[in-house]
Amino acid sequence: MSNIVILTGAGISAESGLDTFRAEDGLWAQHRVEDVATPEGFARDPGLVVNFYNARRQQASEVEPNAAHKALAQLEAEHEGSVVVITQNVDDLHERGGSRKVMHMHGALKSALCAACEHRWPAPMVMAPGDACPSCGSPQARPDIVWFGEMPYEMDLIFELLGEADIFAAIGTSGNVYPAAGFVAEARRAGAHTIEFNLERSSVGNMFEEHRTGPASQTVAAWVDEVLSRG
Ligand code: BV8
Repeated sequence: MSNIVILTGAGISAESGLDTFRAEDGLWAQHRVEDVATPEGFARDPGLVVNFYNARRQQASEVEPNAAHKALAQLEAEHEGSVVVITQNVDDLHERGGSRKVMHMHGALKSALCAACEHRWPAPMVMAPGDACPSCGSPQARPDIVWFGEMPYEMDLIFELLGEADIFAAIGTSGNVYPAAGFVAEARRAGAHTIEFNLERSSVGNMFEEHRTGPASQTVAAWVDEVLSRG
């Protein structure tokens, strides 16, 4: 019975219509990272940052999970061993595609966080700077997103899962952001078979034993059929 650990990035949501980060017309072409995805940027101009995430929260609510999200949900439901999705994405397409074991290591658009007391609650579609925390009342609500320089969530559990992985699959991630880009090295140390699903080799592509090149909606669905037919 094999344990499967899956890391996903923006590329798995691309065919659903959400922008990736590093494509020519991607999010980092439209915005400066330091302005919208760092604590310093938020301190400098909270309105710009809150509106950046308001727009993405709205977009994510208007698109649908694609065949890759659904295939991973089927894998979790039917594979005998454990299947966990660790996603760098902040959209909820994995959950809406049927996955139940999803870890949002970079946070989630649907969650709001109080910078004062660390209370979390379901984010409204539109957040505003200075929104009050429903728990402590302080006007320090922020998007529950992990910005550059902040510690990603659930890292201890993630490293435990990587240490027990028999198969590690990275889907639709360019391998530019750490610590996520280093997970393949951890999985290899644990003896896992490593597979990369992408349109092209990622920055850490040479670390993977196997590559499945093409749109995730096709390559991931085909791979899940293979894994499930192997039993
Ligand atoms: C941390 C927020 C430590 C949410 C994100 C040097 C200087 C400064 C910092 C660093 C440094 N070196 C390392 C660092 C740390 C830094 C980092 O890695 N920087 C990089 C840029 C060098 N990392 C951090 O700061 C992290 N924190 O290290 O904390 C610490 C220690 C102690 C105490 C405190 C802290 C935090 C990183 C999280 C930052 N937040 N986003 C949001 O706005 O969404 S990162 C952002 O980029 C996204 O969250 C995403 O996760 C991430 C990676 O992007 P991808 O998902 O890979 O998307 P991308 O567009 O790049 O690629 C898409 C891929 O899909 C492509 O390969 C494409 O070919 C493929 N694709 C496209 N279509 C398809 C497809 N594949 C298949 N099918 C398709 N159809």
